[in-house]
Amino acid sequence: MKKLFTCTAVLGVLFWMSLPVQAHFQTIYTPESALERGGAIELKIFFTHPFKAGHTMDMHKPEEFFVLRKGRKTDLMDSLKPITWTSLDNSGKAYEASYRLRGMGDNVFCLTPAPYYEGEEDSYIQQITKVVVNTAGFPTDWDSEIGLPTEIVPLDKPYALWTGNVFRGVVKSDGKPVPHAEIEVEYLNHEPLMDQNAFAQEAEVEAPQDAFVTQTIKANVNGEFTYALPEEGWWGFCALGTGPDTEYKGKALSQDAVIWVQARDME
Ligand SMILES: [Cu+2]
Repeated sequence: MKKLFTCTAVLGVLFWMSLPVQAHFQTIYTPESALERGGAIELKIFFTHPFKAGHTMDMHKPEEFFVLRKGRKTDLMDSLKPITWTSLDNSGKAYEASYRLRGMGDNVFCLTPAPYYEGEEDSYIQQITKVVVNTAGFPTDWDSEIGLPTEIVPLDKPYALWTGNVFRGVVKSDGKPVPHAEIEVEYLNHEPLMDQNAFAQEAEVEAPQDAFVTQTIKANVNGEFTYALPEEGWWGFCALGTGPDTEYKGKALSQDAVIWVQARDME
């Protein structure tokens, strides 16, 4: 009896401990953010736990998906196609899109997903997400403030980072910096397999302890943060609950701002 109780208690603690160690990340993935020239690219859009390639949550039809190029917005909602994304644990509803990059410059892809209902917390999460793809090294829009309800405005080109460089950003809500914003940082640790709509089984790196799976950092009083990228690949930054909307369908809403950046090794 006592043994059973202990076992249950241990399981309970393990379950409780397992909750905060991985963070949700809305992801817009494409293999290469710095291209030599234009042409068609493929984007995979899924809502997951990137470090562990863990539980992938069902996405519903996004509220908005567009690209900003040379200051002009192009609506891409019609290009979204439903897919199923497979994590190491499960499969979830996701989307893909293909887009033809034209000329030289920056393309800032922006997604406002539908709020996701998190049953465990009886609340909603909406992660407004950006990723920048550049062609030919010609800078145009990477540092633009898009005017999203909440966003991370980059201070460094998100596609021109060596491994070891710092990435800096400003967390904004309704155009104003968010002092001391809390930001989760996670590494896309399992390669997304474009033709299989699934994560690769093998991880790139191992975390010594849970605080390394999702790193939590803080912005300064001006809403600015700095992070040195220790490994080649894609890194997600998520400012938590920084958006102006705090309620959806009568329940609490966390409106978060996400940006993905790509680091490259010097070779
Ligand atoms: Cu989650």
